[in-house]
Amino acid sequence: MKKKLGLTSKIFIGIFLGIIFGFFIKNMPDGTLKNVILLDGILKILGTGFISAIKMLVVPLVFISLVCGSSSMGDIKKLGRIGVKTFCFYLLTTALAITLALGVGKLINPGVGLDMSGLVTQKTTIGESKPLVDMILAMIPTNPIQSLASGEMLQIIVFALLLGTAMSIVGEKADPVRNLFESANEICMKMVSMIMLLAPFGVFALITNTFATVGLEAVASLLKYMLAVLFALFLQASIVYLGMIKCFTGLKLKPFLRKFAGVAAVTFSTASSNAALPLTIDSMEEIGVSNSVASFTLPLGATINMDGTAIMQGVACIFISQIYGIHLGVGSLLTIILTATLASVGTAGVPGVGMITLSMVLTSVGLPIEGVGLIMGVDRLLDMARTTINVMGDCACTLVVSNMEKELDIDKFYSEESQIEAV
Ligand code: DAS
Repeated sequence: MKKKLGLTSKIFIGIFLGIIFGFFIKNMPDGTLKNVILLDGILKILGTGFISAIKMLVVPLVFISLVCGSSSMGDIKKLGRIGVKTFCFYLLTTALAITLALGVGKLINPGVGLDMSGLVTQKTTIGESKPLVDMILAMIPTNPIQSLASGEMLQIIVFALLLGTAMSIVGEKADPVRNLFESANEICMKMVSMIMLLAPFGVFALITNTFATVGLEAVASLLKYMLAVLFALFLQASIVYLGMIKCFTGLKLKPFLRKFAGVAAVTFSTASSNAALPLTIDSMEEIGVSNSVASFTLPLGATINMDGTAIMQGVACIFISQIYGIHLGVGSLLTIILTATLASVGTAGVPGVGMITLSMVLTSVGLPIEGVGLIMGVDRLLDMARTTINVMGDCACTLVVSNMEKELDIDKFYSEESQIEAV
């Protein structure tokens, strides 16, 4: 019987066709067909429409699944244990990521021998990033309804955890509310599956638009910088994450990688951890992670754990310091590790935001913010790759923490069913 193409395969076909069609459009003469009908018409509706459709589910899904998860955790101590382990893993992998990035940057020296004097004076207006104290205070919602309406992820996480924990303490009297949230969670997950049917078309449009608009001349002059970031991202995935899964769980890597492939296709095409979150939660639960762990670690990771972004920021600091001829001593490198770790906590899971928090890292070691203008041209391509690593780090930590807490269904992890593509 002819095997039905799974969703992941269709998404990868969408990426492949998008790259080809993108280069085709790039070489089309400017005019109505290229700009109005394609880039600002059909492609925009398909691409932006797809991202909007999955983003529509992020807030309800994160809130409902986190309330379900924390209310069924059973005891507060367990929630605290999972929280501490999750935070430790997230901070550890981010610090490792930046250290790796600085090492690769020093090895490859992407800015040495490059003459970008014509660009160096380019003024760059970049958004301000919040001071750390404000970031911490901003986590406490003064109006939870407002937080839900405005999609303030950290505030939603704090409120959902408090609500779920209170339900867990109240016990049986909270059952009617708990049952309501549990059925709402099932409905949300079904909505995710329905919307993901559009993924191949949305991904095709997003990739086409990216490759039709990226400046190849920028790519050529920044090739060493791009290769340094991509190499560091590869090392983070292969050594840090897969090494961590192997060391802390002893599980085979193939089931995890096969399931993560579908998530990677969406993170790569949307360049948004938040947009991929519904599929990330669904996928990790399909390979046996319990809802109570996945619903806590993954929304938290999508909000504060950005190892790929930290890697870009580490390499960018080396690159910009070399272009401007500014020496970075050991003290500056340690400062970059600290500030890039904090910056990644403040990076929201949406496209391009890593460039905004990069300004905080550059400022911390006296590097000119104008340097951001040098790398802006290729950032969308790197954002696609680093977002994938951001989410892979969330999934790897989730797998390790759930296994430590005996919240991983090993039979489900190795079962063929869990590997079958989503319909
Ligand atoms: N695109 C962001 C994300 O969704 C990361 C970044 O901009 O660096 O993870």
